[in-house]
Amino acid sequence: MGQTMAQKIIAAHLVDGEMKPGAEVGLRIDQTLTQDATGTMAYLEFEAMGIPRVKTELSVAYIDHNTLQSGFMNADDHAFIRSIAKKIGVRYARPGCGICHQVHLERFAAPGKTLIGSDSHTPTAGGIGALAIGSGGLDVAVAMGGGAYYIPYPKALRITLTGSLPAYVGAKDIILEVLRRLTVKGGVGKIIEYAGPGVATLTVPQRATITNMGAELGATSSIFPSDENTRAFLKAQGREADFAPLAPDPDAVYDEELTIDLAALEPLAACPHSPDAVVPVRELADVKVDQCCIGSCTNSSLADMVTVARMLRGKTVDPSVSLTISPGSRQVLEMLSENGALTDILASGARLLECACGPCIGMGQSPSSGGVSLRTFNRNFEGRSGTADAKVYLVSPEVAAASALTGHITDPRSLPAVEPFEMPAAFAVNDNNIDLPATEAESAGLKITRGPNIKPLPQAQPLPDSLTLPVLLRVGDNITTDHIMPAGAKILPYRSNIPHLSQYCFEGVDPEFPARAKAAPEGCFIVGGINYGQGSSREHAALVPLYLGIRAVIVQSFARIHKANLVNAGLLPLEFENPADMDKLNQGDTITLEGILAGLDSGRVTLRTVGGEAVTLKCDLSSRQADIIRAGGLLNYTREKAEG
Ligand code: MIC
Ligand code: SF4
Repeated sequence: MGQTMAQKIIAAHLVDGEMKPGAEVGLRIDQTLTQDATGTMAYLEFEAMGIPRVKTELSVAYIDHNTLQSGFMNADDHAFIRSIAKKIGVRYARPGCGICHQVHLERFAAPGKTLIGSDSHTPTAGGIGALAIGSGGLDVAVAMGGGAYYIPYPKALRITLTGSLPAYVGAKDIILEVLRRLTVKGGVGKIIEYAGPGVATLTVPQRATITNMGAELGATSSIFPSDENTRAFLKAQGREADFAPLAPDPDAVYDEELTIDLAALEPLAACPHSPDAVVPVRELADVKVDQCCIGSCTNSSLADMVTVARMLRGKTVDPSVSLTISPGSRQVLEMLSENGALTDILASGARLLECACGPCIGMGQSPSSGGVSLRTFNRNFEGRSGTADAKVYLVSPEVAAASALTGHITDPRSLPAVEPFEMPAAFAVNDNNIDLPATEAESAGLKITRGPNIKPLPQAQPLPDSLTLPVLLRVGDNITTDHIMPAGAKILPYRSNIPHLSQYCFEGVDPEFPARAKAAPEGCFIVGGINYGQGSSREHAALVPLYLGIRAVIVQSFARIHKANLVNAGLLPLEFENPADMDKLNQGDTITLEGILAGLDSGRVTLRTVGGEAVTLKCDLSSRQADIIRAGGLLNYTREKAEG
């Protein structure tokens, strides 16, 4: 039987497990990336494993999230990451270099390679034909140490693209259309492969916009073939040697299929507060706009920025709109400056921000109260912008620029056409802000810089066979990691300080929860609905509940990365066998879990409700994961294995 693209890469990197549905496969990882908001923790974890140098082909530490530096915390974390990266063999992309996914695509990602990153949008590199997967920081630490990275063997979904995009319809509209059809849980357990004649009409950065937002579908990863466009992109980056062709076998078998006619697409928008609440932009024409933000790892390529500049040329942004522009990398910014597009952007009255995540993660530029913000980003979860009642719409750069000019949501097709962007034959390559690590010989004498913001990691308690504890929080469906552990300018600087972070756990859902949990010294449970933990890869959404004494999270279903992070932290993830049983539990109930230790292997645990009724819970773990829980988390498990 022929293989899909992902199956080929998995087969070439398989170190454990069998490639069959329901199994867990362990992969050799060629490349890793971290960003600063998850990286500090990942490097602390690497250090705790006691391995002196990374064993990957390439590992890069980017500084792109915490660049506000209001107070010493961010700068201390940067200094820690820089010093440890140098010592252990990791490249360090300094602040200002750009957003990790954009820079990695430009400078390092390569077809056929495996990449894991401590950020959920790592599949951006699928646009160049890499098998790129987002994970928790501890998984990245283990992979840096040469350990395998495990995923449930994914299903294959093929999306066939036909035709070509009309003017003013972009790659963002393709992925918004996929989200409209499949919803935020439509990709769970799947790798999405793009195929068909429409693929050749898309450049690598356009493909990367699409694979980036596969994260919003809950997909394990998304991948495009590696073809002549891929070769041209790599050549223009001075990296033609990294090219390798990648295509599925003609008789590859897919579990699911979908076809999208690019020519039939129109500009789309994801409405507040979910990336799958997608409607045509023309239906939103009356909506007044307060802010437009162009950038993020989804839409900050040179092509995106130049198209925007052409739309803004000679015009003025509507006085009621604040338009911000964050180029994805210094390469993009330098080229905008060289070709004059930057002048068009600035002359329009736009506000130029740093090449970083910025507003996407609430690091500044929070909208006004109840304000409408159009963003070319990938997530519009409630409150993520930093303004609890802001209304965030996700759109293409073309829609954002058109709306910034008119002051209300605007279908760009109502504006004059601009000259289409041509990919350059050569990008402005200059890696002088990506520091190389020390050699092995040099590294021995190097000291690691550690500021006062860096606090010890919480440790899991051994699990007893039964637990009688209160349900201190009961939440509904699609709870995001932004709900569990919010980000934003106020909280993000404390990513290496779990005790401080803990006071903000579930802040937007139930601000009293941390105090209740702290007042229950024996511990407690959280109960939730479908797709619990969707969104970010932040392991803080597991480490903080661990610190607060949560012993098990009992839900209808989990998002993949969050479930893995719970296991890695040593926290028990349980799912209702019959989802309707969730209605038998109320917040405040004291319930009992029975037969936990046997359940780790049998896959079933019994829950007794307050009234004594038995409810069956699934404990869906591989034998490796069961061992991790028994060991009290992945760190202990890895140490125990190393000690033999
Ligand atoms: C995000 O977009 O939510 C983030 C911030 O990039 C996260 C990582 C984090 O929480 O640090 C992600 O997507 O994984
Ligand atoms: Fe940064 Fe936003 Fe991309 Fe996350 S989604 S990596 S915060 S730009």
